[in-house]
Amino acid sequence: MGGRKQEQRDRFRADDPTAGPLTTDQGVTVDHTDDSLAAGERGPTLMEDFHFREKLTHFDHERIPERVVHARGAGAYGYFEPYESCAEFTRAGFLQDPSVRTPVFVRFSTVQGPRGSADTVRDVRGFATKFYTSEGNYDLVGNNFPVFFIQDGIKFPDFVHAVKPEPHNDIPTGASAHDTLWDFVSLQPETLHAIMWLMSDRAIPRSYRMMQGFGVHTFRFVNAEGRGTFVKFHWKPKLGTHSLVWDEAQECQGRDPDFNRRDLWDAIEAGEYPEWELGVQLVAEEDEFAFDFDLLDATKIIPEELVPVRPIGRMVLDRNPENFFAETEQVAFHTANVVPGIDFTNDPLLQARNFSYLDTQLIRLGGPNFAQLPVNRPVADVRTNQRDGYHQGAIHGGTNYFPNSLGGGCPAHAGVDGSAYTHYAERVDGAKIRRRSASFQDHYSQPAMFWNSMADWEQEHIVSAFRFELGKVGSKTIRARTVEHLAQVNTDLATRVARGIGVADPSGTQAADKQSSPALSLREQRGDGSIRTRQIAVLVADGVDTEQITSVRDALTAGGAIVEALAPADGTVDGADGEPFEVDRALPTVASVLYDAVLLPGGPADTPGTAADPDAMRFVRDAYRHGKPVGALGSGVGVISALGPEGVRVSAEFHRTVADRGVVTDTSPGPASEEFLTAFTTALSAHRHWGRPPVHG
Ligand code: HDD
Repeated sequence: MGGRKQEQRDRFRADDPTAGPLTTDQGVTVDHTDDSLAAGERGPTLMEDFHFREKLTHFDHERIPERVVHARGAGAYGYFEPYESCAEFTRAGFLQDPSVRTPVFVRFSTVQGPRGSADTVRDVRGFATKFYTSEGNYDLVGNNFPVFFIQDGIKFPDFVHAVKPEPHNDIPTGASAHDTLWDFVSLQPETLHAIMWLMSDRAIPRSYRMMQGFGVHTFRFVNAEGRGTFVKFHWKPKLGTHSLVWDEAQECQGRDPDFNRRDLWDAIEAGEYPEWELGVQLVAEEDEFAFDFDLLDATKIIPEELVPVRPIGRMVLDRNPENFFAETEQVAFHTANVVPGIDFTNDPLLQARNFSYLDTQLIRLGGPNFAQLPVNRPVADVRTNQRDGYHQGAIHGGTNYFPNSLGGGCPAHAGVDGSAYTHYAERVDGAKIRRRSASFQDHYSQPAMFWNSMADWEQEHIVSAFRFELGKVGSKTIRARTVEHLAQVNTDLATRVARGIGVADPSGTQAADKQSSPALSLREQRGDGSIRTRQIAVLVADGVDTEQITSVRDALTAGGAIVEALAPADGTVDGADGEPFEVDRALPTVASVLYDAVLLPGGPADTPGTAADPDAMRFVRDAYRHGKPVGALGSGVGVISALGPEGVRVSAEFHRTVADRGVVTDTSPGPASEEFLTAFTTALSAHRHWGRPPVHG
């Protein structure tokens, strides 16, 4: 993590004295905190028990309102460094010098659910970054989708009311599959592009470390000469963008509701620091109208094929917070926190956000002094005439107004040396009207482009997601109305959805839009192809060939993967060589959905081993169903055949590799061959394997 922020933060760490006895908030020593002061052993509690009252009162006030959206999240500190100077486009100080590391705090989040909801729900993920730059804090408050559901922020309360749990029964938690959301969607076609993303695998990320981030809006870079350039921001994860499958995501909600939060925390604790590349799409001011969509419309992307993403720097997250409440809960992002060289455009969604974030922090953090909280405090010097208010933590001296002579005129206005923030001098001229621009009216071309760009399996998942969501909608009218809109996107999509939800095929047909943008498919977002931090379960039982396990473990951990041996019970199993073999976890405490791949080592053919354990067989079956790499060695290969999936029959030609389906086998005994290890590693780095025949049971 960038040193300056860490040093500043250290000054605020509560150095709770460990030597010495418990005290009250007033510093009075307490001898006993287990029983209240009472009139006799079985008598009533006395009002004069100040320790009891203080302790309970503090506890009663421990909670603050959760965020109205993005309530559940996980955060981490780290740093950003540019690859080279971006002075040609922006004068932002933190984008000038590759040797300067800027400290950051990032908070990832889900949107719909409350603080206590599960991680792996179908939802947008927030990706908010606070850069503590030497010129003040810059917040890039983005999502893992590049488009938003509405075009004008005045509709935000409507959209959020529609997606949030229904008002009469507060159901569903962390889910969009309900009538009010789809009622809204079916009446508001501008939602469709973001809805396509929401129905895609992007909405169930494997990990916060494996998802893209987008600034969404078109912002403006401004250089030292005052020249503006439109800019869209992209975060690309080094590990690639990877997703769960829906069935798995749902099971994960029960097996580990903290699946994504734990993953981020554990990776950072293990020194596997997640990394993203920051890229920008730049559009010259004179090209503002060069596109067939409006740059100010947040429901549109600029296809990467039209304007390439130019990498400008990298961000590494290398430190977990020490206190969730103090840091991750109290961090306050605001789209209007910009630094010189970064400016807004007239995107009406962004303009609304520039009001909403400051406003929400006032209620959430209880007053106007939240910028003094350690996680929010800039590393740049702060000199204002703002005073007083709830939770004022500073003892200000001097004057508190401008202009003044009594305080020596301080703080004075910045001079004309170019260090102050100056707003881009955009010329504006217009009548006061409440009307959406005609350039914002095409709601179907880009959702069609998204659909056209998907691989077959991605389209399949999108259709299933629509069927699931609309299948939970009680009103057939809403279902049918949504299908009619989908028909404007793509008739095949709409028809496939209609046939799963009991409504008629759509009456309309799509406007023929054949555009595609290959970069939108997960196929194109594989990252560096490494297997770092992938979790591989090795199922072991008495009689297991430990040489095989060791050979695989050594090879995979050398590539940065995590290998865990799972057995029916914790402790040890007897290896084939007669030696005890240490187990990492007991199978009943975990599940296939918590791992990226499974491996079945062999043992003597006459030992029942893994095949005899129903938990283990379920584990393998689930991994296979969810498209995960499945490896088997020696007699372990027979265990896969016990699954009985057509095509996973162990035949002579199957013995080596079935890399295209991610099932990798080798019946030879002894340590795993190079060929096996290469094929299994390749299968792991591909993440998921589609088009497998179904398994029985
Ligand atoms: Fe927002 C939180 C991202 C539109 C109003 N938003 C919030 C967070 C993220 C986003 C990541 C959580 C920040 C954190 O971790 O503390 N929001 C977006 C993106 C949007 C967007 C990418 C569209 C491009 N948001 C949006 C609009 C409005 C808001 C149009 C209102 C007009 N958002 C809020 C908020 C929140 C918030 C009510 C809730 C908690 C908070 O701000 O601090 O002000």
